[in-house]
Amino acid sequence: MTKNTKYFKTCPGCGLEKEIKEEQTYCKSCFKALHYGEIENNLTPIKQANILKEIKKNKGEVFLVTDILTFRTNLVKKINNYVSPYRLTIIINKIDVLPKSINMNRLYQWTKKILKENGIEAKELIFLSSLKNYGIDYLNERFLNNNSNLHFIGYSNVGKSTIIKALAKVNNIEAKNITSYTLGTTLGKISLQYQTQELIDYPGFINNSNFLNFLSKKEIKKFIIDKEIKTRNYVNLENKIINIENRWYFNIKTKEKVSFQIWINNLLKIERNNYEKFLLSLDNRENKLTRIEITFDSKLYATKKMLVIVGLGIIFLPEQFINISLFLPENIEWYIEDSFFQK
Ligand SMILES: Nc1nc2c(ncn2[C@@H]2O[C@H](COP(=O)(O)OP(=O)(O)OP(=O)(O)O)[C@@H](O)[C@H]2O)c(=O)[nH]1
Ligand SMILES: [Mg+2]
Repeated sequence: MTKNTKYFKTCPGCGLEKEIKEEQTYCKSCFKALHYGEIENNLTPIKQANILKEIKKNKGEVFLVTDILTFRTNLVKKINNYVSPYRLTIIINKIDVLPKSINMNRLYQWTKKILKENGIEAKELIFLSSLKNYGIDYLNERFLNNNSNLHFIGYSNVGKSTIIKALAKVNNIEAKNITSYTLGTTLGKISLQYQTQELIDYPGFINNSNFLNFLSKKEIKKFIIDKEIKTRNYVNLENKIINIENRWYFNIKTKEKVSFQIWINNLLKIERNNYEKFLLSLDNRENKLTRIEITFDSKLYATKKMLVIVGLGIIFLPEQFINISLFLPENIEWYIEDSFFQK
């Protein structure tokens, strides 16, 4: 051992090899995160390809954790190339953000359809809220008498570390892994001795087209949907642009006035600005925006549709022929999807 390596150890907060003083448990950045709620490092977590390779070699059970509002995008395409269905479970976390009126049976069918469309097969699909402890007892019991190691993988910020902490708590085990509202919190593999097996927390995969990637840490806190969403109703006005915190904008054109719903963080301000003026100001903006034109005819579909903007929120599309002009930072992922609500 050289002189300098003796202080390097794996930080139990983020899972990275870091220089840590002998008397301290966490690296500097995790210590700050724990005490001041700030994650300050901008380090890159282990690569997705390496995690998947490791998962493939391993024999344990794999839990692909996703989050309900960006379910389609948070699925790992071709996951069955790495994990066969009999050892794969899909977890859909953060269901507490959904309004209470949601029909869980329909939601289940909705998720199954999306899995099928993505060619993903798993032995089980579990809805969870690790923050509200919904489903944690079920998961914990499911792990009794199961000796295989339990690997939690998925995109960043879906709540993998929070789930592991909740499971540990049920068993009075101390889990030191850090959780945070920012992206890229867990950076290396963190194992925790659980009942008779290990719970393994992995760094989240990074989706570069998630809106949250474009924001400062302070802004992420503002935009992230972390509480039960209050649906906001709006009527479209052709000469007005809907402005959400000067970060993203849209305008909906229809033959007749229609109302539509938006799901975003409850505290975000929604303003209506003059559309013409907005268009004129586009070139002078500091944060450049991409204009996306979407034409949508609800008559072509048997189900209601929603427009998901990854990391930002959802617009439930009115049931009419509409034109939407969407102004987003470049390369943000968006898609139109069957709505959570029935026609
Ligand atoms: N509303 C809600 N928020 C949750 C839930 N689970 C986790 N979160 C929040 O989601 C954010 C991310 O949680 P983490 O557990 O750090 O996410 P992660 O998947 O481990 O993220 P990485 O380590 O970056 O891969 C935190 O702000 C959590 O409080 C949940 O069930 N409901
Ligand atoms: Mg984590």
